[in-house]
Amino acid sequence: MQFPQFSSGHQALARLIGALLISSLMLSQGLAVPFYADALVDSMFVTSFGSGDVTGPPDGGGLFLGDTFDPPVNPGFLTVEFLTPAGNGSGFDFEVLDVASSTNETADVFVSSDGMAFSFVQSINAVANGVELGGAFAGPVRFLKIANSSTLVSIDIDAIRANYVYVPEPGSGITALIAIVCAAAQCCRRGRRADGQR
Ligand SMILES: [Ca+2]
Ligand SMILES: [Ca+2]
Ligand SMILES: [Ca+2]
Repeated sequence: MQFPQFSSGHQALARLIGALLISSLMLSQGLAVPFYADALVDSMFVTSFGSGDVTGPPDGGGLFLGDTFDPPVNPGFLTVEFLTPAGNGSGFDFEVLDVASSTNETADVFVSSDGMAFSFVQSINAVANGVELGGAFAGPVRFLKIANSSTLVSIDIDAIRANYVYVPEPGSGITALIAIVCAAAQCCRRGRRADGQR
């Protein structure tokens, strides 16, 4: 039995297509790479504790969402930015990390791609602190806003973690794959013509 002979160019192309297919499959399943908010871009009626820092990994310090110790005179809010857009994956997509957590520290979570138009995602508390994007917001999340929804106690925010890097919707991935395969087929045809094959 005779196997078709492939030139080294074709082999390199096959390896490239293989790598792209594997990357595409990984992306379609969501890229689970936990990362933390990069910048605090807005806030009102918040009070610093410890480091006063709500960006980066938890350090035991941050901002509580009230202008006074409990109960807050004015419930506050803060907005953080993720330089890497976050998205939806399997299970919770964000976690709001609090210090000295109790279920009566409640907050509403909103997300945005541009920092101007925010969509409400869900209410959380300091213990049930996972945020699920599925069904609520499909775009890339660059901004996340947390607003105190309690008039009695203020949630003490230490850090905000994103669990998944945003992946464009499956349709665009498949479109990209089809484009890659078409380009590869065209390249092979050109290669055969150059070799004098039909
Ligand atoms: Ca999810
Ligand atoms: Ca707390
Ligand atoms: Ca912190």
